[in-house]
Amino acid sequence: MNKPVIGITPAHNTENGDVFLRPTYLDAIQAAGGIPFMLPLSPDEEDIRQILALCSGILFSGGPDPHPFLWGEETHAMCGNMSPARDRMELSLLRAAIAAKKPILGICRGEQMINVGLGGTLIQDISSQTKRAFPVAHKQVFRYDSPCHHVRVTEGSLLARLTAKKADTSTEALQLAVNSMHHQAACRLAPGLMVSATAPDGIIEAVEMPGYPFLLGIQWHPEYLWKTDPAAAGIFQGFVRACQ
Ligand SMILES: [Mn+2]
Repeated sequence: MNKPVIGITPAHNTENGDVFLRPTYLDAIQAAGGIPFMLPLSPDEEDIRQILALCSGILFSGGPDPHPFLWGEETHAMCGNMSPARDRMELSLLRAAIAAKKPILGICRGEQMINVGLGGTLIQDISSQTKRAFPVAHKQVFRYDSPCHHVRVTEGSLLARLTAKKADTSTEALQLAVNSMHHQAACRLAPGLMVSATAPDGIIEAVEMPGYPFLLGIQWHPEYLWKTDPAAAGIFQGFVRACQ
């Protein structure tokens, strides 16, 4: 059987124009049984149609902050760098991929772009825009292959099915230890999406689209965890399986 080909949206260095991809994404897709490749930064609409015909699924990768104008907000003083080219490309690709019913996985910025692209909003800076009794570190300062906080996974969700350690879903099985390197998060959820995981401070950590073949966005980075964490590996395996 042919392996599914997975297109991954590229990182973009807005200082020097470099278009690149961290090998962690490529390795994780490959280990899960797919063939990963990096998509171009600025395809036109017709190119996107052809790219989608070649891809069994699309992975929206991590990166800089989406432009707040996309959901009608002013730029907050703590909003970070952005890439208008990536915003444009990923929004077009998301629309086309959903129209074509392709499996979609979003990681970090990818999760946020799914929410924004479908009509949701973001918290531009968690630390300055939320009041939390215990400020969980969403920007961990230690290595990304160590988890940093827990998330509670919504029972009966796609994410729960992918990450459950055992067949019987005890409360324990619905708690995951994840890494965290974001300062933004989904705020108002887009129509059609549901929350599939939250952090102990209430921050949305994963979203999915019930009824869609496979659309999952996660705020953490399983591409740094899959070698040692079966739940992280399960996310990539489930995505690649959905792309078969
Ligand atoms: Mn987090």
